[in-house]
Amino acid sequence: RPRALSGIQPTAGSFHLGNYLGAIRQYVALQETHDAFYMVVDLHAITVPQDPAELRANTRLAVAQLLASGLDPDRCTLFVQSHVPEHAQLGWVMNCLTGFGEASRMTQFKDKSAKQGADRATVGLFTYPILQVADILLYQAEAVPVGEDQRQHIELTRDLAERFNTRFGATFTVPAPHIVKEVAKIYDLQDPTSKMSKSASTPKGLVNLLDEPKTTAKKIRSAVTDTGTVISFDPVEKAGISNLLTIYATLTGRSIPELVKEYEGRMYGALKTDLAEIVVDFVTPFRERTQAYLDDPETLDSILAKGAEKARAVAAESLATAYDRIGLLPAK
Ligand code: AQP
Repeated sequence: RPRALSGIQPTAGSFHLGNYLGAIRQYVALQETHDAFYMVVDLHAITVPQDPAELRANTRLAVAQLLASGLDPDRCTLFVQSHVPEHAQLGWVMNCLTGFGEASRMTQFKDKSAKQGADRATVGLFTYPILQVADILLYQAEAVPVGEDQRQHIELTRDLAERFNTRFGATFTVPAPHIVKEVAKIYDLQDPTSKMSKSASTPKGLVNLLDEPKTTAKKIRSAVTDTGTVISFDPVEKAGISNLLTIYATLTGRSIPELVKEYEGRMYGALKTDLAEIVVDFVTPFRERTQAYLDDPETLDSILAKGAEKARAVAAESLATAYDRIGLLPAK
């Protein structure tokens, strides 16, 4: 089976609908076809300030949500990034292969550091895409399921894998992003030209999976749409309605043309009311499943211990090869 690898940050507590539709659904699908490794990337989380107790709790919460989404520890390897020290170790090697100018071109850093104020941004935030390179290469992953916002980082990973292989001999698999076009970018409900994000300017645009279902329903019903009346899929002229149609189609497994036909002659309000119900029907059991995993910390810990053991076996081998190829003297 080909390998797949992806990671998700534990920073916000609840995952949002963008994370779920853009990335996590693909994690679940790929566990059927790939030897899949998924991790909660706590080392990436500390690129911005974190409260220690909150970070620990949010890491558990992230694992519980991944399990509630359908990740099955018997079909994939689920672990926490800091449990596998090889990530930081290969991360350093990759830092030493990356040009400063090359790292400076990462648009996510530009966006995130601009939001924080350039002086407050850490060097860790600047080099986080390079740690991500190590995350992927350690597992010799072929497929990396992510949303569109991560495409540039996967390009960097490909460049560095090729650079390492050219300089030191074939060592790393060159990965490809696994981006499902239709859901690669879910948009903010209040500003449907920006991606839905945990750092949204207003919480009204962000659907957190663990919000009270009532709050979620209200957010969907008050989603910003255009002044027209015809329900059709047109991401440029009708960004808001198109985003709602995408969410509707993905959660129900129906096609957008079929939905457009069904809503012919009906008002935007009807679509929003129906979608609010669909999202509530999805998040209600999701919240319950997440809580059930949180209520059983022993099971959760044992899943993570097994995951880390399996991940380390693969990661240690890649790191040892890389250290050897670059000429580090082995410890006797
Ligand atoms: N709006 C989105 N549409 C589709 N996919 C998305 N992803 C995030 N937002 C969307 C994908 O979710 C995965 C995990 O993302 P992350 O852990 O890197 O979280 P993030 O990118 O920090 O999440 P946010 O909400 O986007 O946070 P900020 O505020 O940092 O901008 C990734 O595969 C990502 O592509």
